[in-house]
Order: sequence, then structure tokens, then C-alpha cells
Amino acid sequence: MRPISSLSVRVLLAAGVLAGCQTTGTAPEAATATGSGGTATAAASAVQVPARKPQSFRDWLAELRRDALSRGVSAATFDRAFANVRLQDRVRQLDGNQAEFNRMVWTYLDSAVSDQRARQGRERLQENARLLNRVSGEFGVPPEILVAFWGIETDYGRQTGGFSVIDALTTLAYEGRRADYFRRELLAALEILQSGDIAPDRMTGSWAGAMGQTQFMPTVFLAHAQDEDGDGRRDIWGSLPDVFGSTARFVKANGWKTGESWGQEVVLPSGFPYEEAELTITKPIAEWRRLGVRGAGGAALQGEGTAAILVLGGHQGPAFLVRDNFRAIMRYNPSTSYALAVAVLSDRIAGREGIRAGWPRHEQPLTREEREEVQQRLATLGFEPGPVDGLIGANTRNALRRFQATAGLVPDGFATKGLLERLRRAS
Ligand SMILES: [Ca+2]
Repeated sequence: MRPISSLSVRVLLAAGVLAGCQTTGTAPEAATATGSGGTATAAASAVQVPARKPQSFRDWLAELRRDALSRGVSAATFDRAFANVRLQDRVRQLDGNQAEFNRMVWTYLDSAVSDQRARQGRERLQENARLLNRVSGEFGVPPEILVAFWGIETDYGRQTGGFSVIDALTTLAYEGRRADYFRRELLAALEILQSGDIAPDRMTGSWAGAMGQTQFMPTVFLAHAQDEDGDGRRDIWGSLPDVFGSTARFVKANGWKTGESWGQEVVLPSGFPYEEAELTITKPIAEWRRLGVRGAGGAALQGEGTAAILVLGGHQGPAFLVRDNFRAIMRYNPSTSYALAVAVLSDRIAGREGIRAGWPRHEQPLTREEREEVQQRLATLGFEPGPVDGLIGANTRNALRRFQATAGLVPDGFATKGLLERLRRAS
């Protein structure tokens, strides 16, 4: 326990800082789409838990050690993993910053799917063609999708996060905010060390504990990582076969349908019922066709089965028909912006068109205060937007649509400064 007691001063400081650092609300969906740190994978299944009563780090760690040993982690593995553990201020700061997130979807897409990233993706695809084709054949997920995840998650392995995963998860598990979630991930990380897949000093990742070139959280690693090169270790840090194999295995497990596309950009007819442009509303593709939905650039609507219409920038922005494989992408990271980035990047990597229609780039993002004001005013006017939490979800969008319909506007549910101004005038 010697290394732990040397932490005591830092830990006491940390406890003081943490007491003042409780924030409410997890990040809105766009915040999970940073793509460069796996924050998303962490937030994906994050469970909000109330702050617990403070426990000394020493006691906390002793309890963790007991739990780890009962799961088959050896004392030697545990003590080696925690020999130099540090609670990381930077991790805490980044966790606290997550809630405030103001940017438009196109700002995110501009960087996530830049021309440079598309070009480099085509180069990576060619360089690794034989390997990618083999993995693709094994799991039924196209090479360009595997390369697109790699590009969005870590810029093709260049930005995997420099944090010790044990340090990061310990900080987040001890702190109290989403502690139970991160404690489970920490125990899973110890099981990975026990299995010998990676040495403790090479187990690096994002501030939220998303690891290696696939940015897998430890529980995802345990369930889905693949030893594709057959050396006996699942190495998502250094082995490209393992990186692609793990991505493919996970995406397949998430419901990827071989031979189907994620969807396509579409053009909606005038008078389109924008109330129905929600991910939760699926219809047979033939039905969308009957409603006058056409493929962008004159393309036909592809495929059979069902699909939803996705509009992320209001009726003045592009529209997409999204199929089951789009939802499979979202299980990697439950954000529509993220999934669209992977989808569009994969198209560009494969030499297909990117997004054709323009975004309403004159629109500025609403601040959190403005989003809350939108919800407050919708509630006052009787449009029932749900709780006033500053997060624009389906409830708020539907309330906005009801307001837009009564005001003679296109009911796209897209919150803009102009719409806030209309709400102010109506109140
Ligand atoms: Ca391997």
C-alpha cells in the first residue's frame, strides 16, 4: 500500500475539488460525437448516479482490490496496475466540460469528414487492401466502413489519447459522477491486464478510458476485441489486423446487415411532412418513394425494407434516408452526427459522393441558456417540450414542430435563433 499512501495529499485536494465540480445533465448527443477521444463510447451507456458519500481513496482502492480479486484478477496484476496510479486533474476537467457543447452539425462534419481525411482514408484503404478485404469477408462489413470508423475515432491511429487508462478510469470511478459505470469499466480494464493482452504501461486511451485505435471501452473490448493476427493477444493499440478485426466484429455484433448500405442522401418534395423526419419513425422505403422522396443527384432510392428520414440542419439543409446499418453505426456511438460522419466518410473513401446539399451555414448555435429559454417558452405556450434541461431531444423538437405548424412555418423542429425570436414574440 506504500504507493497509495504517497497519494494522500493529492487525493485530499482532489476530494475538495470534486465536491465543487458536480454538474447536472450528461452531454447532448452532439457532444458524444467528438470522435477524437471516445467520449462517446463512454457516455453511450453512462448511467447517471447521485453523488455518494465521500470515501477515502485508500478505503475505496481496498474495496476495489477485493472486487478485482474476486473476479480472478491476481494480487500481482492489481498491485502492478496501481503501482503508479495518479488521479488526473485533466480527466476531471474534461469530464466537467462535456456538458456545455455548442456547435452545429456541419461544424462537426467539416472537421470529421474533411477533404484531407477522405483522401487519407482512400490511401489507407489501398495500403491495407488485402487485410481489409480478408476481414471484410470474414465479418461482412465493408472495408470503407472499417476505415471510416478508424478515421473518425482516432484519425487513422494518430490520436488514440495519451492517458493511462487505469489513471483515467480510477479518477472517474472515484469521483462520484457516473462512478458506477466507470468502476465497472475499471474492473474490466484489470481483467484485460490479467489476460495479458497488453502491458499496463501500453494500456493508453482517451480521458474517458476509450482504448487504442478502436477506442473501445474495456467492457466492449472484453466482449468484442479480436485477435485477428493470431498471436494470442488482442492488441487494438499496435496491430492493424486486430484493429480492423475488432471493429468489424463489434459492428457485426451491433447488427450490420451484409450487402446493405447505411442509406443515402435524399431530396424531399415540397410539402413533405417534416413531422415524420425522426429516427424513431420508420416506413417501408417504397412508402417514402410514394411520398415523393428521391435520391440526391437523381439517384433512385435504394433497397427494400424500412428506413427513416434524418434531417439534422432543418428543412434548409440536406436530408438522408437511413437504414438499419445506420443504427448499427450508432451503437458504436449513439449520436446521429457521429453516425452520419462515419457514413459519409465511408462513401468518400469508397469514391462515392459526399453530401451534395448545402447546410444553412448562416445559422448560429443556440447557447445552453437559449435552448432552455426555447423550452421554457414552448412550455408556457402549452406545447409541452418536456423538462427544461437545455437538451434538444425528440420531445423538444416535436413541441417546436407544433409551434411551427401553428405559426405557418415548415415544421422541421430545428431550433434556431430566428425561431427563438418568434417564440419571444408569441409569448
Ligand atoms: Ca493479436
